[in-house]
Amino acid sequence: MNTTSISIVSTAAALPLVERLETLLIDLPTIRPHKLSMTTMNGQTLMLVKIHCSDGIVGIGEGTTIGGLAYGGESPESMKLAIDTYFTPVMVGQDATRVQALMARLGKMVKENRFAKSAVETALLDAHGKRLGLPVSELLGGRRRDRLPVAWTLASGDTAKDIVEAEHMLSIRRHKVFKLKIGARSIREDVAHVAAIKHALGDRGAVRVDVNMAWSETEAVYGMAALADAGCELIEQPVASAAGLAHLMRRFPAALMADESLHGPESAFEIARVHGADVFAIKVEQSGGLFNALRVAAIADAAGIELYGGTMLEGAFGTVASAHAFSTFANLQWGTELFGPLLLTEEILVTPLDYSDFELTVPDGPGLGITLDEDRVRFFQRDGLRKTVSIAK
Ligand code: MUC
Ligand code: MG
Repeated sequence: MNTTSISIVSTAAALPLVERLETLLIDLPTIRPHKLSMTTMNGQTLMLVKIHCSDGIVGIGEGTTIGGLAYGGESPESMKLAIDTYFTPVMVGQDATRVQALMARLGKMVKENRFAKSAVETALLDAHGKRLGLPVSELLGGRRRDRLPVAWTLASGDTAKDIVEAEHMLSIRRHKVFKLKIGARSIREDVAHVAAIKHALGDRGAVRVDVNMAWSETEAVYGMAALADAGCELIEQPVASAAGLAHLMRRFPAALMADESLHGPESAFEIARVHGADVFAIKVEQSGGLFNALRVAAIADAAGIELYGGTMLEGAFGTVASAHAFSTFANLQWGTELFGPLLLTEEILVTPLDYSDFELTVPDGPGLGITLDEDRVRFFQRDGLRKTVSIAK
């Protein structure tokens, strides 16, 4: 089994300590190819970390990214390696109940690695919530909502197929907000694609786009004007830099959203300082964890920037961790896109998440409030009973 563990003997019986970290990679197919400007996903790899504590409680967290190293500097494999090799000696033997203190200790000894840190912070919070009998949302200050609106991404790469998919989502009342992935084709083709989908859906479905940094500033000026004309209400990260975003602000009747430029509180502050976004797509992993996501939200609120709950196309654990964090936000003007588990063909929870009436229910049990189906995980685990090839091409 491809797991790593370091055991300790606990002398302070009363104090729950971190005893052992276990990491695993799970390869799951997607329901269809998911085409982004930088990669096409045919599957997703989830990195799960289990933190075993000396009081017998086990917390689970997830680190996931998009297309291996196509999206950012961390991959599921690099997260596993970082946790096994570097995080484990820093964390084992430490007080498992002081989550923020332990994350600060880790931050001093391990630079960067935001996604891997997010996974272990999630696992610590899951464990502590189970210990106290409280949902993670309550450990973060208390939820303000139990249900979150969830957008769906149309990314088959084919306009007609995307319209059929959107109609299906509307008919089963699962999604009525659609994000279109563009940037891989010419701007003219992309605009025609967006206009055709918006025309087909009319007022029944909102249309937004994510360019994933594919455009230059001059391309963005043309593209944003045409997209706004086509009825697109929100344009996500058309160009790469915060300065570039700032140049595009308030020039077109569509909101501008930052995603890749947001790397936690410092970058949030910088984008706010240069007036680089109307909306932040807050992602828990990109922020470096749940507490940092809350800090990003506070900066946005203070700067008058609106909020959207983003995803790294995580499986159930990353998705639910994000849901707990987003449920506490004072503002969530643009809803969320927490649909990651629905893009996967396989269920890994004992009880599936509740997606209904265009929303996701935030679980209310202790910790994350979800239970891993260990048999299914054994089946899909890399080097487990079944082999799958690695994801994006
Ligand atoms: C991104 O860039 O926002 C979110 C939804 C989706 O389809 O891709 C992601 C990543
Ligand atoms: Mg994005």
